Amino acid sequence: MSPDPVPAPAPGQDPAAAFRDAFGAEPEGVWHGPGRVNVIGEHTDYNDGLVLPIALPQGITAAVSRTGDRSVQVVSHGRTESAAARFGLADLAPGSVTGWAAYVAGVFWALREAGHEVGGARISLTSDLPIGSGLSSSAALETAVAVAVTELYGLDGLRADLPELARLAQRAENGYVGAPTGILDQSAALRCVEGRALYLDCRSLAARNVPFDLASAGLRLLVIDTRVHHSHAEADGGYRVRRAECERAAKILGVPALRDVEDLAGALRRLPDPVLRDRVQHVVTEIHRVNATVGLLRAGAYAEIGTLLSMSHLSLRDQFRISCPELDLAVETAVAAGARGARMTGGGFGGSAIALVAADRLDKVREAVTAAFRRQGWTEPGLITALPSPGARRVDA
Ligand code: GAF
Repeated sequence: MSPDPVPAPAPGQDPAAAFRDAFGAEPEGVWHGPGRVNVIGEHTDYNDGLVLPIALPQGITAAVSRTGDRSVQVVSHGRTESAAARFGLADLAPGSVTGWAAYVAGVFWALREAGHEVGGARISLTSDLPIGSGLSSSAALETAVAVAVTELYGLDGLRADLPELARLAQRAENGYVGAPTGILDQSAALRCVEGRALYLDCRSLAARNVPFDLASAGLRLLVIDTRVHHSHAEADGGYRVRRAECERAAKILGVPALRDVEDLAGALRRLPDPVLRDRVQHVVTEIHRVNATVGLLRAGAYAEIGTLLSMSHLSLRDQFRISCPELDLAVETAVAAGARGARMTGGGFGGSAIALVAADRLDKVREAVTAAFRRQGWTEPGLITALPSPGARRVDA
């Protein structure tokens, strides 16, 4: 969610070799936390709604060893620079570690707050997740560290309880880092499986794996990183404001969360503030779009989800108002060049868009989007195709 937990990506770096460089010894193990793309269901998670993410092959890798004491040393290896941080477990409190290392410290803090005792660690981080791209490098980092530490310290019950581990990683982000985010990113990073999307109820945390074999339908999911960065942790940031608006609307409507709005027209009539009406309209219709998308995927009607993706974008742009010119241009250009549908993905105000594209039009869409950004004098967008991949796991065993 946040822009940039690790300084710079270093594709191809060997995690164990990076650990040896940093600490002069072999790591006890290597774990990987993936980035994610949310296919649809945006800003619904903290409204107790539904989401549909996939995990990416790209992510953050943590090579880790236990220390004999209560200290944590973290080195993050970038392409051109490395960064290091050190903290003690005894005096961990929100704010005691800042910057990218706060996501690591937050996991140790959340473990302790939940009553799980762990000791210190040496952690070496490498990443191939495009930086600041809205593909949730923060959850990738939190979950890589969480699965590593729970395994190394024998917290087998917690390691196996992925909904609880996701809650714990979310608590690290909410309570330690100070970003008021929902459960989407951590759930995606922990609970996704290869070839499938995760249909998650953010209230009960019940989840189903839904077929997401786009290739079987001759389709690809293109991720367009606009290179516009945004932090959701800012005190007056748009993310925090949107969340507060949704909570205010739910209160006025007398429902626990916007997910509970059953009669949208009636709810809109009862809200005096046009801004709140727009927010409610987005959340309620977006939850319907998630269900409709799942229905189409289960029926194998992959190409048909394109319309829902594009409708989601319009709702995020016009009702939720979290798009930006770069995201809008990416979406409009992709569709004009033949994409079946496109939308911004993630928290908004920058980050990435996704486009559903027939395999034989992929190059055309890529070229069109790159040319459109160039014409505006903007930094060229980053382009990858998203492959539904497994959640956080040990990768050296
Ligand atoms: C960010 C947050 F971290 C998620 O919890 C979610 O709210 C998302 O924005 C919007 O759907 O990624």
